[in-house]
Amino acid sequence: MTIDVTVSGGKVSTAKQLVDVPVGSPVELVVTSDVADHVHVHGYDEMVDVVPGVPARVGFIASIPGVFEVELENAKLRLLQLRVQ
Ligand SMILES: [Cu+2]
Repeated sequence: MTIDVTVSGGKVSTAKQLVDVPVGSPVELVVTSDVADHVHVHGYDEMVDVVPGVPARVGFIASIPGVFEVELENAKLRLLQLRVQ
């Protein structure tokens, strides 16, 4: 599944705050931000840089069950949570 997230003026826009993901599914996060930062997927230790206005992509297989925060790291801004089960 592909999950789009936009951050503008410190506000997060995305379809769902809590996204259900079946274990073993490929996940791609596409994050567009108006500030430079890092996208961090907790639990999976995925971290990618994001630069203003350029969509950053984070792709991985959701192999670990649990609830995991996806964060804009420096801003300590929660983008969403993934519920893998
Ligand atoms: Cu983090």
